[in-house]
Amino acid sequence: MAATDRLRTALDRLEPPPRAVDWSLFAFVVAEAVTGLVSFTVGVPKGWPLFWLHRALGVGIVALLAWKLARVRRRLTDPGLWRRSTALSVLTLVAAVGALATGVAWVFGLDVRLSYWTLLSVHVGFGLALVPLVAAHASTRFRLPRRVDFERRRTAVRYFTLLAAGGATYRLQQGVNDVLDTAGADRRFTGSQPREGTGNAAFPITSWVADDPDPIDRDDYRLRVDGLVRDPVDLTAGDLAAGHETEALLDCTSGWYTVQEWDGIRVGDLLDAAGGVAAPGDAPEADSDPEPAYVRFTSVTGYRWSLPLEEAADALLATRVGGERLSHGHGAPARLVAPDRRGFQWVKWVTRVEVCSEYDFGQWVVTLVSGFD
Ligand SMILES: Nc1nc2c(c(=O)[nH]1)N[C@H]1C(S)=C(S)[C@@H](COP(=O)(O)O)O[C@H]1N2
Ligand SMILES: [Mo]
Repeated sequence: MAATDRLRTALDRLEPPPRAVDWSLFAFVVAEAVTGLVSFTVGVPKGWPLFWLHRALGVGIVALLAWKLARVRRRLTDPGLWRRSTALSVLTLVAAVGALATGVAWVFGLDVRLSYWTLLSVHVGFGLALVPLVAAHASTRFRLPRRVDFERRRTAVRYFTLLAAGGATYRLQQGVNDVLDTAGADRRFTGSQPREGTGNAAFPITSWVADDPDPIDRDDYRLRVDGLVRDPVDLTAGDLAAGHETEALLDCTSGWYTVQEWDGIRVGDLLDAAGGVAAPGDAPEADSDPEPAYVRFTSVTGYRWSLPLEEAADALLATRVGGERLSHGHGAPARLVAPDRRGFQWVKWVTRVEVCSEYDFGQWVVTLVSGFD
């Protein structure tokens, strides 16, 4: 009994004042959206703290939400207290619970598909919906944060404890997953689950909603290599079968990964086939020469991504996977294999490789809307 009393007291001490709970929920939700989205661009293990922060913040939201609901539950359960804004509050709660529940279910390896969407994609959907909902909800009962609600030392201790407890909870979950031997046990640091086997059939075909071209005829196919190269060329599918092999891990943000042997031409060799990268000073008007800095890979659909020149040279334009010719769905005749990059950057059906001087901001929009037109 004494132990539970002590836990109660500790929890009460941890509970921030009401206004601080509300503002913290808002801040935590925004932080979740930011860490979640940024994590989608991280493919190397040293980025793990970002994923842990996302998880710890999520557990923190559970605690904050529990405190909040304990305080306001009558406003929801007592029809006499319903106001116009109550509907919005309920909707916000639904999105929050949806995001948390799908996140937790994913962590425990639940792998249901809702038609096209994996559970992780549904999690992202709830999370993205939650941001405007929380903002709108906060504005219906707007109260400025007060200094007394965020007394410095106690606030720092509270947040530190919340996040540490969140991290510990996540660690505990790993143990539970291991003991129960769930599908959640062998997720990667990104949260993705493995797809075993080799070749085209071993892993799903994942394209953005509308990025769905007709199969490309191998004989008609040409790969244009241009931009800041000395001798722009058009190569055939046969030219790309250069027999360069590399093992690389494809990790899709919808929550799966696969390790495959990819076969094709090193992008560095591809650029050499186009006379090599044009050095500044090659052209007569040397003083205005742009410096080659990126290699841009563009799909027949318009979908595109760029890699810094040095990284690109070691990337692969693959025509084969696991010893088989690449299938149409996986990007035949040729797709980019960009080790350490997340799957969405592995452009499929590449028809143009272009050396550029500037960072391509447009790619962020194009990858999302490509195919809609
Ligand atoms: N042109 C094009 N390339 C694309 C995509 C796309 O929609 N269009 N999807 C990307 C995403 S999100 C992933 S995870 C990988 C998936 O590769 P796969 O379909 O061979 O599994 O391709 C990437 N390349
Ligand atoms: Mo993906």
